Order: sequence, then structure tokens, then C-alpha cells
Amino acid sequence: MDSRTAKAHIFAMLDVDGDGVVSRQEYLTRPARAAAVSGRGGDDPLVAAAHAAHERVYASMDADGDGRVTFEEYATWAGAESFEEVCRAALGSLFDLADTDADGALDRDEFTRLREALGNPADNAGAAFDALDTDSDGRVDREAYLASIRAYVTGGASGMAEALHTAHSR
Ligand SMILES: [Ca+2]
Ligand SMILES: [Ca+2]
Ligand SMILES: [Ca+2]
Repeated sequence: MDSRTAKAHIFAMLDVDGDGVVSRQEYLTRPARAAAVSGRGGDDPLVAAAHAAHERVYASMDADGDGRVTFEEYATWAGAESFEEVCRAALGSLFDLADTDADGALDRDEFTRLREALGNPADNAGAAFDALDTDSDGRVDREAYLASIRAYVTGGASGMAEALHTAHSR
């Protein structure tokens, strides 16, 4: 799998209504949904942090600032540099929303709820969890979660990336 294939999968997931453009609203719905499924209200500081982190990603991603992110715009932008600059914080904020018992790891239920909130199919959530939970202790920690997504986005041909590729396929 090359990174452009991975980017196409991710873009398709972000473009919820399938019109070929990721709108600002589509993107900002992600932290809102992650907050909702985790039972968090608007007064939770993690909700505000997640919203702000996603605003930063969208502003970075939307190079021409027209409030529409096309696939070409996305594919040009996505990569290791943008991951470190803005994506890590946004993805970490989603992880924190989902980590409802705040133990620094997602258990199977927390992980599955987050995936569903972000529009991943529920039917392979178990396989995706197993691929990430490499020591099979029933927990996926924050660094492992972020590292696996980074490897996927940047086209690393690791076993983890392949597992995630399957996990993201519809
Ligand atoms: Ca769209
Ligand atoms: Ca744009
Ligand atoms: Ca947890």
C-alpha cells in the first residue's frame, strides 16, 4: 500500500457526505461526535481542547482558506510534517475524549465507541483493536495509537499499517 492509497481512504472517511470535499463542518463534527459518545458535555475542558485542535488542523489543511478541502489539497498537505505540527494534537484530543476512565489507554469498549463516532465500520473494530493491542493486555496506549496512525498516514509498510488499512476499508 502506498501513502496515496492510505490518503484516499482517510479522505473518504472525512468526506462524510461523499461530495468530494471535506467541509469545515464535516471535520469539526468529528470531535463533537467523539465527545457525545463519551458522554462529555460542553463544559468539559477536553471538549474545548479537541475543538481547538481540530480548528487548527482544518486551517492548516485548507491551504487556500476557502472552507473546502479537496482531495488534492488534502493529499498535498498530509504527511509526516503536518502530522507532527497539528494532527498529533487533534488525534490525541480524540483519544483523550474517548479515554473515559482517564487511565491513558483505550480498552476495547472505549476504542469501539471512538471508531463508531468517527465513522469507521463497527464490524471490524475487534480486529482493529487486536492489531493495535500488540501485547494483548486489553489496552491500547496513547503513544501506540498515535504511532500507528502516523505510520498509516505516512505510508509506512509496517504490519500495523496493513492492519489499519484493513480496519479503514469499507
Ligand atoms: Ca463532503
Ligand atoms: Ca480549500
Ligand atoms: Ca481508558
